[in-house]
Amino acid sequence: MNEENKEIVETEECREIASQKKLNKILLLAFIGMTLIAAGLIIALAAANKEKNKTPGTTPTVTETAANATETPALTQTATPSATPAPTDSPEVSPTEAATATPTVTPEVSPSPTEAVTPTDVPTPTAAATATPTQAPTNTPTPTVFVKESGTPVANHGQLQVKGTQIVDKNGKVYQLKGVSTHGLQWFPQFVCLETFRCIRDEWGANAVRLAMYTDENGYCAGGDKAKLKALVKNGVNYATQLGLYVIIDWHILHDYDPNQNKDEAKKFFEEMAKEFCDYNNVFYEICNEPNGGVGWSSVKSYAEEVIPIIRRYDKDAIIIVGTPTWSQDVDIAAKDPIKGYNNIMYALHFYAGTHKDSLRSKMKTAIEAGLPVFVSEYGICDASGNGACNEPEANKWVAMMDTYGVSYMIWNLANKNESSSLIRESCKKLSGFTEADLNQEGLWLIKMLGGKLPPMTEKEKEDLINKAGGSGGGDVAAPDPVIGKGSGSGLTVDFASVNTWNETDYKCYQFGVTIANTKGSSARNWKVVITFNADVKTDNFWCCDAKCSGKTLTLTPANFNNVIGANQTTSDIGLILQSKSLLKISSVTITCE
Ligand code: IDC
Repeated sequence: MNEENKEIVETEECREIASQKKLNKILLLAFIGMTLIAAGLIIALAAANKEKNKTPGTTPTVTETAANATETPALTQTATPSATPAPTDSPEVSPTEAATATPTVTPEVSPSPTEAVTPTDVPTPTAAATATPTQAPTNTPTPTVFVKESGTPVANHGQLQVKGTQIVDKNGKVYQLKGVSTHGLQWFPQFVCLETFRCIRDEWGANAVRLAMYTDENGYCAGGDKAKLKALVKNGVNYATQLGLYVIIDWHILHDYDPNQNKDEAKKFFEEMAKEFCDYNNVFYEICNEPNGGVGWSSVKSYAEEVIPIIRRYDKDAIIIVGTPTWSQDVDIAAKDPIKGYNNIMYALHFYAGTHKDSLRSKMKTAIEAGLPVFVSEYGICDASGNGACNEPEANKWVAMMDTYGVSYMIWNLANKNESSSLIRESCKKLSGFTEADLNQEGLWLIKMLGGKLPPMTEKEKEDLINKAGGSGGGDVAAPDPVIGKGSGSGLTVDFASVNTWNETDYKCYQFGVTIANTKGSSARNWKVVITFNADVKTDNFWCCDAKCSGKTLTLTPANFNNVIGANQTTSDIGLILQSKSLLKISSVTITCE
């Protein structure tokens, strides 16, 4: 290579080096620029977030840290009291997606605590403890193994309202509540806690809870501890709110038949509730669980027309659910004469799939097609006694129909009582983290239906389950044979026959239907049926009568609405469930009246 050529090559090399340097400089500048933009974005986001969570003049009272399972990072949940629920602006999840999605992986984004609605006056743990002495500390971190929806239900769907016959969310999209009702708060207060509610949201896939406050049976209007019951309701609402769940305050009339019986108490109660929760965007008021005992729609309607304006005085937009006669089955009757002058009113229909089938479904269809907004605020998949065999095929027919019409539904019941409608087995004493081994048939059906996902069973639980095969139903032992008894006296006849029998772990259950016919030409008053058995019996549940057991003797007397049986009339709504350690035989049946 001559000198000249060498020079040319060197110059080219210099140029190359120079352009390489230039490129490096540009890349460096670009990198610095991008870093600055990213930093700016982070600062802006943080500022926006801070702005969103700002609640003037308040300090957080409850700080909760839930250590998530390995798949998800730890979640820190801070509830900030505020007068107004925080605005919700999370990504939309349509009801259909929510209903059909069966996620197998945990979404990367856990429900964002900052998006959860911030309650007013969050009860301090002490208040919760006084209200429910048996309950475990509510701030215990609970591992979450599965999160169904990214963002909480309330964060995603906001204030709901009634449009036509359906509920629509803040974006005007049809939305269904699919949730769980507590059992009577006076009997099972322990399940009103953050831990359980979080589990039913994240593991079971529910978006709502219903707080069943009985008025009778040692409940709010029958000797129950009013302050404690009210505290349970308020705590329940606040726990649901912290978790972004919808919540129904249920004035649970049942054996007190007619809501007008305790109308004044109801008005006072709902006034207090509406005052306290008027700014929440997730609260529903259910003003009378199940009118029954012959009370007609006009009485229920007039009760509703006194209670609704009291709620509306404070809470202008919450959805109010009105019970209908015949244990909230007569929606077709209400549809002919709905309550006028208010928005956001819905009507309750309750079913138990073991008992209520096509004919009640067709009432629902009639009512909805006539324009009535129907809400299934209680249902079970067993029979109407809350016990007996589960009927999954019928339950599935109900679900299909409710989904078709966009009807919301809340299952009975969140408790571990020894009955088929309790979702949790009696032997299970947990408050969360329920596995397959902990749930009854209805519970397992629910999780499948909602697309939830339970934590895996331990080896021990698996073994126990295999040993128990058949579960609380009593394993391979055949159900007891049916028993039938007949009696007559004072111009009356009584048919007393088992309609269902099954085994529990330590005893047998017999469900009876009772028909009394007055065969004389004048009315019969204060009838009394006495049945004696071969062995001791105990009542488990009864309806449309009063039932008392003493040793081998069962005595049935009327409820206040059927103590008179007209001339040549028959009454057949009466029923009961008896427990006995032995296989029962009937020794005698007598009936008398005044
Ligand atoms: C039942 C409970 C049962 C309890 C009884 C008390 O399951 O444990 O002893 O109430 O009265 C309803 C009622 C609901 C009933 C349920 C099952 O709203 O309170 O719960 N049921 O009988 N309507 C139809 C069925």
